[in-house]
Amino acid sequence: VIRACQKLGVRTVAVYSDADKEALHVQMADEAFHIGPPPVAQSYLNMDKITEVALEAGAQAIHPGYGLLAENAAFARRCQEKGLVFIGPKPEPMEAMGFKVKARQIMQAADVPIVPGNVEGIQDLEKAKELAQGIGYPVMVKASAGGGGIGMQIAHNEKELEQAFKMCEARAKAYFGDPSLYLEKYIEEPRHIEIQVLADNGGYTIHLNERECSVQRRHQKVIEEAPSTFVDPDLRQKMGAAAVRAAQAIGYNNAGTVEFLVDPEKNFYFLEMNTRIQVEHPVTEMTTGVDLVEWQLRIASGEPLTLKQEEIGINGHAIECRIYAEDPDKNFMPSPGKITRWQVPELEGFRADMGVYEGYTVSPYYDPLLAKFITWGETRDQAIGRMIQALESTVVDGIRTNISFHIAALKSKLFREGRTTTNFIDQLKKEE
Ligand code: MV4
Repeated sequence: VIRACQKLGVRTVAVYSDADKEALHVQMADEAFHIGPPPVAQSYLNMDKITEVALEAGAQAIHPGYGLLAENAAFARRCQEKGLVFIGPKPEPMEAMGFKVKARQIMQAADVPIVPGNVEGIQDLEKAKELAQGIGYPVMVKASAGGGGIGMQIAHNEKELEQAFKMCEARAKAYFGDPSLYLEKYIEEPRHIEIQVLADNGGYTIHLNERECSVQRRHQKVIEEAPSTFVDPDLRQKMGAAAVRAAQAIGYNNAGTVEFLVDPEKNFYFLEMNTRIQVEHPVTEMTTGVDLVEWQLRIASGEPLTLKQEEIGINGHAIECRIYAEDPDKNFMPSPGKITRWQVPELEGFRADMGVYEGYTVSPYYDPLLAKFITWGETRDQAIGRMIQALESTVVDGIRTNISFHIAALKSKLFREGRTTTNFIDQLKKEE
């Protein structure tokens, strides 16, 4: 975000908690303000403090990044009230996508395929049993107010449905303060394929093709790529058009992503919309040549989107590996600590978006993402080859990282053949 601002001549103000005094974003910004102690409730989620600092610094706009307040409609509204531009969508489209059964209803009306199931929140087990009969087992029980895999469970029969219902109900109540649930047909061996969209404040909307993000661990993405080996031009056109309809149906503006599940027969189903820029956006930038964060800033400042759908092509192939401070020998437990050596090569077709440096101490407070390695190649094989070279010539001491996992994954027959379904990590273990 700071680099995109620098490119446009926009001055930047960072905010930081006690845990981030030495963080790279604090060093890179023109100014930095301390906003509180490490727990996010008292710092990065403190809306009053953040807007106060923004006004004090004379900022015109706030970029929320990709976590924390990025999809918080109340924060977007608060910014509006204070005369600050929230760099993201308006509060209304954010709210429309935040409530899953509501989103399913809107998508159905907009002719965007949804996973077969019901579109009303249910709170009654008998009603759920009746609906499951109609959908056909196995079914997925999900929280109406949920998302991202929290409070979600599979049921193969009525007995399992009873347990799943109770479990999901309790979780939904605890996490979202709303116990209502809905059912979906369980899609076997799905892929997670998402479409990037850009929309200006006048509602002009385009898509920038797909990203394949099926390689995940505990609902955390690990490897992403563009284009997907599974998507042919016909499917791309259909999914792209559906994503644009989805965005337009809710009056979306700025950058966003429409997530789909794709089954082995290439049927695709709307899952949810991420109303923010995502961690994996660089693979789209590398294959389309479009700077997405730059467009976020331009759109937020009121500029019309001047890109045309027919100008958006796919140049080559890009892969992103998320480098986490995790210990592969301890079930990928976070591995915080001081980085005593951090050597990342410079290579052709290799981009490293990093949040750390040699001598930096990774705190235990936040998500342990250290860096994103992105490679581009004329072909997928070239992008993979460059990534393996980048990973093998990187040296990190002092903490453990998941680099060895990435190397094994990229060298596997499964990955080489593009067989990257959501079961990839389990299948990789079997192959070894
Ligand atoms: C599903 C599914 C199968 N069938 N829904 C996981 C996160 C959340 N956004 C939705 N998820 C899933 N929903 C139906 N009807 C399988 C998953 C799923 C998954 C999806 C994408 C990427 C990785 C995943 C890992 C496990 C389960």
